Amino acid sequence: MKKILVTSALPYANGPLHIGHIAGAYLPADIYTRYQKLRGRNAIHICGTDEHGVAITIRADREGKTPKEIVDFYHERIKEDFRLMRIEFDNFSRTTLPLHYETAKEFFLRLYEKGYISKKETEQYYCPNCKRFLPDRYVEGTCPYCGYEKARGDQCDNCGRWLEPKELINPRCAICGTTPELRKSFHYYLLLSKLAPKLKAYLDTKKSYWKPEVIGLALSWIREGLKDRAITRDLSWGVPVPLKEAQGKVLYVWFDAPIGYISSTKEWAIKKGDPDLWKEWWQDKENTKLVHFIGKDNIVFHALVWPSMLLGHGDYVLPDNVPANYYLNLEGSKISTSRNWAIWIGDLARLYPADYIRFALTYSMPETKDSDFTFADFKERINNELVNNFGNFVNRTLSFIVKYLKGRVGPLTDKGSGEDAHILSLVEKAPYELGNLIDTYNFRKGLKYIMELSASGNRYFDKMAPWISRKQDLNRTKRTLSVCYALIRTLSVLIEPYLPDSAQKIRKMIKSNLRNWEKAADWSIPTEIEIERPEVLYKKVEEEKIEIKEEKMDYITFDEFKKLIIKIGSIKNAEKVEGADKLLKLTVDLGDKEITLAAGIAEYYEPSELIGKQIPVLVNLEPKKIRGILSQGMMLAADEKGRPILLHPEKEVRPGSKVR
Ligand code: B3M
Ligand code: ZN
Repeated sequence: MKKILVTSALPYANGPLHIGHIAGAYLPADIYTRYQKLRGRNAIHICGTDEHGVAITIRADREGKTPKEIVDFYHERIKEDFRLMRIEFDNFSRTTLPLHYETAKEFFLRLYEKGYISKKETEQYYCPNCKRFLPDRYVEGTCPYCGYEKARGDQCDNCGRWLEPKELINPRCAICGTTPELRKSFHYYLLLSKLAPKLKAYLDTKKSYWKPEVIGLALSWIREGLKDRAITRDLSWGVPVPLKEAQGKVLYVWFDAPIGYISSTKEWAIKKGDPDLWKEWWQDKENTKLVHFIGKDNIVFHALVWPSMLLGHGDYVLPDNVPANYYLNLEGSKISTSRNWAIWIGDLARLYPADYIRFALTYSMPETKDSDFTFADFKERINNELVNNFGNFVNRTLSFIVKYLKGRVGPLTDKGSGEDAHILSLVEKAPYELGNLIDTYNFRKGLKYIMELSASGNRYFDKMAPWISRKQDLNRTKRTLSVCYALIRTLSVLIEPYLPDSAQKIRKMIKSNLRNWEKAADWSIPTEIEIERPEVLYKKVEEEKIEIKEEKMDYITFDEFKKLIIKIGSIKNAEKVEGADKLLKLTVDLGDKEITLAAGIAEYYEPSELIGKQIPVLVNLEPKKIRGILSQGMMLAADEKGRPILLHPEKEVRPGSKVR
């Protein structure tokens, strides 16, 4: 059996994860890998954060931070989002590691020496004000196709067309707005045209089993003729181009990022204490099956550019499959991080257990077309399928065994006939049927298959009516419950790739340590088993909806932020205001002076509890008379669903200390 090398798209380290990320690439990859491991196959899941690119440098510019600060923060945040979702990796790396720089440079040089990368003179926009060449996303202007005025030098977000910066009408620098000049420059191009014949031959071997959208798109681009692609940029943030003449240029993020799959595997090998182990995965073309899980927007790079790079390099295995998912929409609209139209994993995981979210996202997984996540569906599926079907079958069976059979079940050694044999036959074939669905990336169908099995268990329980038979025929009743127990034990294995926490809980409740896929087909219970009172696996979802605040993120520049003067003040006095029950009048010491503030916190704080407290104050807000009080600034507080929560420095500071 081949080794199975699973990767999922390296998330950009410039923002947290939302449900679209999880349903798109990471949950399918996790289900697939967990399943392979339960089958006893040698599988690893490799990932990490993608930490270069202009999306990160633009954000850093906007926030007055360094790109390193941005990626350091989001590398940790993204790891936490995955932990909350129980998405596991054998290694989760990051593309700013020196190991990755070495690997990416070696890859570039190999292609360069083999003549698959060539240097080309180009004309490039240069900003005389910023004194720098502008990478395509640093140029904005009017789209020549649709007239959209905020089109970027690489793509128009309005009509979706790929653009060259020179196509833009009225181009301007995206940082300072200056009209840029065209200047001579040069970049290095990946000669896709030269690699196209090899690529075509490789893709032809995938026609019969890749998802139609993926292979269709790839072959259509081949038919149109692949253009050579610039794979270097004039940026300081990125993997430096390993050529003396290329000072100041870095590898284009999409050239270095997929190489991150290899460097993350190298890191994994080092952590395992066998630094060369990675070669047995990436350089064993006969015995490694490489599978890349991605979202639809990454198809071009994973089905065309990356395989071309691998074909050019020559040492590495090529992807066996790239089972891209489509987009998950939210309540009928496309998820948009800029408009904050998203459900962030960090928020959702605080409201519901990971297994609820995994269950719902698998049910609405965009495997063959875009799909939609609505809270109504979420609630309906959790309550009708997870609670009323699966949870109910486990709970009613185990509760009955404890209540009427003194917690004892089994042995079960013969298949019998009729209803019993029907259920036990389902058990015998379930691991193989479900295995085929997961092996062919049909995760939604796989989960529905499990739910149908559980529904068969409920129907069997109802038909055999042990609550009646227990008064007439104890042996019949014991047998009924043994059959149900056997089915639950199998379900505890089959459900694990999807709902790992549930699987663990069920195994504990039924006193089973079965975690082998093939053995899950064996329904026999050789000796009697004693179980305790079961815990309730799932609670119904009662809430009406998940709060999704669509807020327009109006960015401010760093210069605008610098105008705000925020200082720590000590509250010297606090008193109620006649005729204004929401207001308190505060006297605040700012070190060099005292000011008065009108603060709308009277409903939540008594004056006495404020004296001596320190709070942040925006001191250069224009003074304003509020209900007769001259308010000389604004106290800053957190807003918890409309309730002001005061903020205090973690230790006493000098009054007037600046907040920056
Ligand atoms: N960082 C993720 C994206 O385009 C991108 C994937 C890289 S996988 C090598 O959303
Ligand atoms: Zn500029």
